[in-house]
Amino acid sequence: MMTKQFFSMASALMLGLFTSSLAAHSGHEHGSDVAVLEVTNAQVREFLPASTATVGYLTLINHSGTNATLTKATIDGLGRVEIHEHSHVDGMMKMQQIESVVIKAHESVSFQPGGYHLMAFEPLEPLKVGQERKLTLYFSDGNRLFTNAQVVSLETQAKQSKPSTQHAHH
Ligand SMILES: [Cu+2]
Repeated sequence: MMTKQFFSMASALMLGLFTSSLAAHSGHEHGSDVAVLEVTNAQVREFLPASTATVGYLTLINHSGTNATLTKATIDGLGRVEIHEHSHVDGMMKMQQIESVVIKAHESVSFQPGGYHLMAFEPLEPLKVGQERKLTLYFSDGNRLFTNAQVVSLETQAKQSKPSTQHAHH
């Protein structure tokens, strides 16, 4: 399990470096104006019975000195993925779709219950616990980041979440 996790992280990082290198037109020099990003702990929950949407979480780490702006996400086998955030309105927790998320230089952003999250719709086939689905993240500078998102159950997701930030959806 640890080995697999590490492999996912490593391959995601390598792909990130690879695309960055292409942007910089050099295999060995990383331009300081190109964001180098890493994605870890990507997961998407199986669809609950009669539900048309599910939720995905991940952590994005920006290793560069340049802000990065996430503008889009796709997951293989899912027709539509939106970027959402939660906000408190009149004491109520509400969520809304947003256009982008900025990952500041040398900082990380966690998509987690009660905060930023991915909402996924229109499965072409059911998500099954234990599967991996390719997650692609698109950035405003043309960079892309790939990783495998683990398909998890509600129980698994609930265990990983803090009890105070339970996330009920749709
Ligand atoms: Cu949402």
